[in-house]
Amino acid sequence: MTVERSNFPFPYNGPKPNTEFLKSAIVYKLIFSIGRSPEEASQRDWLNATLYAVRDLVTEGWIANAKAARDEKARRVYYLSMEFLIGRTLSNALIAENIYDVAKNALSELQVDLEEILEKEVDPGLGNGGLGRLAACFMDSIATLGIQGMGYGIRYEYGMFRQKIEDGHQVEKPDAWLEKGAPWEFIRPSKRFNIRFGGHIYFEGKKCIWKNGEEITALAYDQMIPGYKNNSAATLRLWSAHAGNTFDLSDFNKGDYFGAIEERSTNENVSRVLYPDDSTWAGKELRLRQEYFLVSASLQDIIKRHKRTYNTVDNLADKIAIHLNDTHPALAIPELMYILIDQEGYSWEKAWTMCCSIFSYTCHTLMSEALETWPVEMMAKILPRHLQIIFEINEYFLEYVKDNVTDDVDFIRRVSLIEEGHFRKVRMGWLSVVGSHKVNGVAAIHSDLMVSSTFADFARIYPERFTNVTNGITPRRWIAVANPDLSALFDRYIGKEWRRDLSQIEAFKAHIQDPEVKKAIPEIKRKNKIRLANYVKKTLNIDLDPNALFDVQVKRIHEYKRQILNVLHIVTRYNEMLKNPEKDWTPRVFILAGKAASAYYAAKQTINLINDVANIVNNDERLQGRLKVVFIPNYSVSLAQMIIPAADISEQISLAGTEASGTSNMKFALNGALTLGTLDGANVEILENVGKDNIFIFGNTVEQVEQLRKENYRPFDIYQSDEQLRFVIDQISSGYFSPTDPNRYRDLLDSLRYHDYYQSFADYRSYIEAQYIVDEKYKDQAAWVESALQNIVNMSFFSSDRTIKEYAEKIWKVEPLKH
Ligand code: 26V
Repeated sequence: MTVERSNFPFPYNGPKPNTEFLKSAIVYKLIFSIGRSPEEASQRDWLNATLYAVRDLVTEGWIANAKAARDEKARRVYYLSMEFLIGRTLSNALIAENIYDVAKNALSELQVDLEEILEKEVDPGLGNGGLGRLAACFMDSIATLGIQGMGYGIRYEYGMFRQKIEDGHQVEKPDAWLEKGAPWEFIRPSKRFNIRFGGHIYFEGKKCIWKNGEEITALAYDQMIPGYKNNSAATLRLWSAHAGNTFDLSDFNKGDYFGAIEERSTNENVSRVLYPDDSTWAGKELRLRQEYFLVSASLQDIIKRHKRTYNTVDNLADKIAIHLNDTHPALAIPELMYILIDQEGYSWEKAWTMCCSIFSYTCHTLMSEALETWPVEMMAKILPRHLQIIFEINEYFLEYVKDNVTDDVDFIRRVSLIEEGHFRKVRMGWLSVVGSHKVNGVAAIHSDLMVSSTFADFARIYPERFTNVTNGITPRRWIAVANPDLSALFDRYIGKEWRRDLSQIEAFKAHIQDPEVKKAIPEIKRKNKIRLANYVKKTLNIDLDPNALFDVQVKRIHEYKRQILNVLHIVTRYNEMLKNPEKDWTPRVFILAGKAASAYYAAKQTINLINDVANIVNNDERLQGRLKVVFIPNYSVSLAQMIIPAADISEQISLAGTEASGTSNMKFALNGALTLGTLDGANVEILENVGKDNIFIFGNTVEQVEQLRKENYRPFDIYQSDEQLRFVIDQISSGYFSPTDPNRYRDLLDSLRYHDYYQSFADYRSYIEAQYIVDEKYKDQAAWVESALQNIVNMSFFSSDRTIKEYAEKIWKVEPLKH
């Protein structure tokens, strides 16, 4: 096939492109952007050619949207996040542009299989888990709702590590995701800002001067986030560190050519790699530099754009909102103070009033060990002026507290932005609360707990500041992309608009007693299970029976998420099956996946144990294939898209009061899995929406958990009194699952028997019983399908469109563009 350059039909302004059009667009891109002929093109070449062709279709709407925002002078929101886990882009873009089928046909006429090339796209892992994926769902909703919002993040050269399992152990490999090219991004060579670090400060009269020691350049890369069928797209701007234009001249003059160049590459380290530990706070200097890098580049960009439109920053607070995704970008608060006072010449009070009305902050955790605090000394070295501003904010704030709330010394010590002691620390959570006008938690129970525990003192100072915005997920990716057959079923009964407005799914309620629907739901589930089983067979060579109940727990490995409780049940079931082989056991497949932070010993032990148990169970012929355990390596957004639609049971079993919200719980329920969960995070609201007959709730409540803590919880007593549990623990401890290394799990088991901080033993019995109830229900397939449907049709509250509308109205005060 040949393509005449002059015939090429871009720019494209017509109606939905047809097969012919897309076919020639793809071939054009293949030849002129990739430099390959159709005859010699590899699958990846076809992928990239398709990507470029589709990218063009999104681009015009994107540019038009940016122009409309400028013309309307719309109020904007900026979402600052150290993580965006956006997943693969092509399938999502095809759905947003409503050309999935057209692309499939066009490629098929070119003898290329769309699904095959979609699998070749890299999945950028620029996040750890829930927090980063939430940011990506939010961008999707912002784009779809037409809100003027922009995301700012870091273009890490290495994202989340690739997880390999060797001999049952997790091994981390670097994720060089850029190596295959990043065809979806636009480099912006003109968008570069100097980021300064170090040096010292001095005063000239009242004016503070910061003489920095180092300087690097932040360079922008833009990624379009297509809105669903609205001919519009939002921007995600990611910063990459460059050594900048400045060489150390003294090094050159000394003749140290090599030294000067070498320093350039250490400077570029700032955007080298994502910190893959979301559990323990390490306080590493490079991380502080990364956080400041994001903040400084983004704020310079924001101020520059604002000034270009308005020639002043007087109206900044009227025209922009900045959202802090957790405390990671909290340095934006002192940075804006620095800009307003030192550069723009505002008074301290005026600058502070503007700051507080511009910023808002979401807290995503209650785990005290994950709360950020920076050593004062380190901050003094890297950001001397910012530290000084933080001290001033603290003084101002503590004065306010003393005058208006209390001068109780203990209270003042607790709320101070500086933790006193031998090593003084800046408390970033406190700074974020003090510098924002709204602070929210991510599920009702979490927001309540924030106010009654972590931020109780602050809720007393600023009661009106705290609010809840329950998380959500985008139905585009999590149904339309991940579950095409379920999507097609919806389309048949209620039309296609549910993609834009998930509340329309309620209309499906009128059809759920329809025999056709009752038949279709298990068929769709079965197809999704077969797809997953094929993947497991291909990658792990394990046979899975699609008739079995697929019981799934996929998420980061953390003690509080209690994968260990899942394992205790699996082993209990294994023992019971061996004891009563004749019983009518519901065949089960347990699927687990998730990464452990590389230095998190207990989490790594858990992965090892899951694999050891899998090895014994899967090879025990006495079970006749009725029990299988699979650990799927390298959990990612793209794996989630395959695993979640295949689940019958969604395990959401964190200790009550520890999981802020959870978002996979929503994805599972919306895809027709029944939740087996504790009263934690958003499970509580899922229960309210789907009804108690359609969910399996077990375990202690937050109040009971606290009571146990107070009463000196003794897991050893439970170990002694519960025979089944004791048998399981002793069995693991005897080396039954690790015969070559019988002591392998001693630490893990000792920690459970003697501490069990997350109270797995306390919930064990109730969990086992809940699992029996699950078995019974699964035997009644009609009842099961009814419950699955009740889950699907009652989940519309959990669309991230609803979440973003709440942020937009209650917090950011932004509206969709008029046109
Ligand atoms: C924390 C840290 C601390 C050490 C430095 C690196 C790092 C990176 C990320 C984090 C974030 C931990 C918080 C988090 O991911 N929270 C999750 O947020 C989800 C979205 O709101 C929520 O659904 C999950 O329940 C919550 O665990």
